[in-house]
Amino acid sequence: MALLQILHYPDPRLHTVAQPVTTVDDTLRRLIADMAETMYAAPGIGLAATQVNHHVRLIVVDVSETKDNLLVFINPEVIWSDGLETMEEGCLSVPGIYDKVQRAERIRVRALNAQGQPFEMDADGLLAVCIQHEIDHLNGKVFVEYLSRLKQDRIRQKLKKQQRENM
Ligand code: K1U
Ligand code: ZN
Repeated sequence: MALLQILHYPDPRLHTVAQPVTTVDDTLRRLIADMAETMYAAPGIGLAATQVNHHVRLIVVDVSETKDNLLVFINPEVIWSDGLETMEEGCLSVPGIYDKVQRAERIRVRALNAQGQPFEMDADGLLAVCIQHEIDHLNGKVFVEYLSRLKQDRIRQKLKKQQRENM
């Protein structure tokens, strides 16, 4: 397994729309294993392939306390949603920035698992928020885009400064 490099906002590659996965094979399962290792090491509770510069529709999520409940969603689609809730979010591609975002409270997701078999899952709370956040990444959307233009400009300046200082 390998740790992958996570792209940082405002990297333009984060705005790429990911392509559907057509074949679930050992190459994809290797990417899944590497993404899981990268997410746990960060540490994070989710990761989209877009964030590690692979533009395919694949996300991994683990919101468990014990970090032993890895969920893999290939070609995920929200097929039903209900209610609205506002939760504070973070993002491994926007380090050090946390802000509130309003999303659907309950969702049903349809996807393929790591064996290529279709499944559906109902989610609420942090799991529902995290899945929606990760699907946004696959559509080229970063959570800061829900914030005001002023906040986005400030975040962009702050991260560019951090990146200059780390060079
Ligand atoms: O997509 C990502 O960048 C991962 C992101 C997922 C997420 C977090 C919070 C709300 C919505 C989506 C993160 O994992 S940020 C890090 C984080 O939240 C966390 C890290 C360690 C322990 C617990 C949470
Ligand atoms: Zn994110």
